[in-house]
Amino acid sequence: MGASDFAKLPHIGEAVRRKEDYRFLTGSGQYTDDVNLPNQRCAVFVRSPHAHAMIKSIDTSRADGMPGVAKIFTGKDLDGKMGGLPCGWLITSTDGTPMKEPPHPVLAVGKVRYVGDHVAMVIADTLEQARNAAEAVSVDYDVLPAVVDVRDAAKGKALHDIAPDNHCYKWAIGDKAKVDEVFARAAHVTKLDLTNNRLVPNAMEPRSAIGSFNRASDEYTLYVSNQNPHVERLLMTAFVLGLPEHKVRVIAPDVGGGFGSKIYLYAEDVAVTWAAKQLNCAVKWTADRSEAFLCDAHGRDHVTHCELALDAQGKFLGLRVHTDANLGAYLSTFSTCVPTILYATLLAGQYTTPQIYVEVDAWFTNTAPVDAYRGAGRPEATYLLERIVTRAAWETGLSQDEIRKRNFITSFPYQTPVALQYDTGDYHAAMDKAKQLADVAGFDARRKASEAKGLKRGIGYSSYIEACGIAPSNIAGALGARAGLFECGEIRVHPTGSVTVFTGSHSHGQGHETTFAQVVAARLGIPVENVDVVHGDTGRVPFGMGTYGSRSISVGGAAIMKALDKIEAKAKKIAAHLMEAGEGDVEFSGGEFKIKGTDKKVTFGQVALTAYVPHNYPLDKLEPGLNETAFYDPTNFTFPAGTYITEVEVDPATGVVRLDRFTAVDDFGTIINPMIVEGQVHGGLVQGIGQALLENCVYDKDSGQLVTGSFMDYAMPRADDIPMFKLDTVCTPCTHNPLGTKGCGEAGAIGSPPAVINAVLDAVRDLGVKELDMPATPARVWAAIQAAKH
Ligand code: MCN
Repeated sequence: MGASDFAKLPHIGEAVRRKEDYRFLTGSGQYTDDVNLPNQRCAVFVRSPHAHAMIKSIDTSRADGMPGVAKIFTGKDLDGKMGGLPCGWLITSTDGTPMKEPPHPVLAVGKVRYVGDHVAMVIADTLEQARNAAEAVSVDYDVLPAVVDVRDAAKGKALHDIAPDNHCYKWAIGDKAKVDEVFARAAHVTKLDLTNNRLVPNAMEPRSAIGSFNRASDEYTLYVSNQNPHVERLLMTAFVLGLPEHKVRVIAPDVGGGFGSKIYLYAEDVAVTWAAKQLNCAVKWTADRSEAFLCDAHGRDHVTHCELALDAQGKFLGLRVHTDANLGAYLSTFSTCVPTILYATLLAGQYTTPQIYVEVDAWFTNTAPVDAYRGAGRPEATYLLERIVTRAAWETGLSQDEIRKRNFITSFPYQTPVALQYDTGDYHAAMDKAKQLADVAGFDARRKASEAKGLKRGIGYSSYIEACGIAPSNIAGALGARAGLFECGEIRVHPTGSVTVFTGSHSHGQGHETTFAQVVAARLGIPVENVDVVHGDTGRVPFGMGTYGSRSISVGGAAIMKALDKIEAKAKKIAAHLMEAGEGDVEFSGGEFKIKGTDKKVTFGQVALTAYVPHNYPLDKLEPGLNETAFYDPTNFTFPAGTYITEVEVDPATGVVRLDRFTAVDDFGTIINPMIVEGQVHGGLVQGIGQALLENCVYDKDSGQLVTGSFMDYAMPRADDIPMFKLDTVCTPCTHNPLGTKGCGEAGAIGSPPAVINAVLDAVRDLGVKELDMPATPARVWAAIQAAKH
């Protein structure tokens, strides 16, 4: 079935209420910490209080004898018994020197490298006993100098022997000579230095893991709050524990948000699984909020210099970028691909810039590992590009919308100079719709009204593009990644015609149980209630690559569509047999198989029953059952895009920024469920606004302590920070997946930060303020205004 026929099916584009919400709203969801196994003990981790130190000795003698303590493991106990944590998606350096991949032991051996690093695991009968004993573990450290700022990394003391200058890799894309050549003949060059602030993901449910081991079957089970259980299992068995994969079952039950931070194989997950066998008991660990701040992989943390060359008409000629990316103390599972193929390849944005050169230096510092956080690389690219485009508009006297429109790509497919080929889009349509919805025509009047109150009003634009549906194996491989990321779906039709879908995607808030059911119900012509979706269990789902990169509907959904093609093909054979017709004469629509040109028909339910009750069934030609599995590897990314327009009021006396208006027009191709998509956009926008105005993860420069280690110091956006959003969409269906969908899960977080900061800068630029880094807190805005005065 083609994407255009699919879009016309019933249930597609319908705001079906979320099937999963009854269980969440009535408190009957089951998160990992809700699971309690027989014979279960609790684990607490002793963590490094220092950012960088040698471990001289660990004395567990006092803790060992404390009530309830079963065992205390240190790095030495694990050393040699398992491998280190892997960096799954390796990127190779492009300057000829090998990328440094230092060992990442599950528990530190000899040295700690960030505050919160894992020093020992204490296992006791109760959580309180484990906590008390953990406090009694005495560690003698020899403290070393710490480096936390990526700009200082090269001068800092080496974290790892294999990286004496803390440099991990250099990576570049584009033709440097050609870019230099266009800069030499440019009519205007705009330059910008910016920092993309480090963020803490802060999912509502902190991470949690319970390992258990069944001696009778020689099998492990790990319950874990995770976004991709099959990959977790693969990495843990193949790289760390050296176990046959089928001997480990990973179950990620209800997960209360991940935002990228639960894609990785974390030390705690491995430690509790391994310890379960050693102690012959289940071992449970749940992070408290402070541990989440310290030890969940953080996001962003780039420092960038960029330059945009323009001709006399404001057409972009070239973009030159250098970024220093902070990777933290160790390589987290996917960290190396974030500042490279998920970042640099997006720097064409929506524009026809013919030459782009991007160079990335990635560094180790004494901070928590940095990895993907909602958007992963693409927010960093969009922030840079949309900031420099707006600055170029102001420098050349063009309006923010005009400079964008002059440079929009209008013809598709479009090959960018940074490896991607956009299949479809209509950037002018999104811009025009956004301008109308935002009432840009009324901005001058609103600005005057603000001025009358002594406030400065500014308007900010951002026209973002992202690459979702991660990742086509052929493109990922060509860009140096180790693996591509297909998806798997199984459709099990039951004899009564109801259906269970087994998907390798994982829903941790995105509503897959509803939208995937809509897809199946639409194709088979059955009620949405008759379709259940199973995910998050390696024991039930054949295989999966999980959820991140807004890939689930476009890759996981496409795998389901492929399995449905097989179901339909087999069901037609059964229908032909039932109606004593030739298979080629059977057509299927609206849940009915009909013989072309006649009124003969059988329902999907009749066919399903026949598959399992095969009277007079031609068993020599047809197997009983109606159950199909498919794997789908996309041929390209999907390219959601849109234009966001914001308005802010700034109080020049205090620096307080009030976000007054936010308009977002997105292109997600065919939309399965507009209510769920709107919710996804809302969530993303709030996270992007949080980054722009409030959130900032700060380490003390000297001690390497996390200064913003609680919600008292790390400001999350709240309802009163956010205006009512005005949302709309344009639709250019994706041309290469069978649903025509493009991902929507990260768009809001990608497009919104530059829209907000451009508006803040627009508000205060006549006061002489030229530059402002995120978050635009009152203190920063006020200081920038004062600095501009002098
Ligand atoms: N959808 C749709 N029509 C489209 C596109 C999507 O109806 N054209 C629906 C999908 O069927 C799905 C939802 O919208 O129910 C999101 O789909 P998609 O864009 O494919 O994204 P994923 O499901 O792969 O989710 C991943 C994405 C990412 S990368 C992060 S980070 C993120 C996000 O989703 N983390 C989230 N949204 C989140 N929402 C919640 N509540 N919690 C998180 O941790």
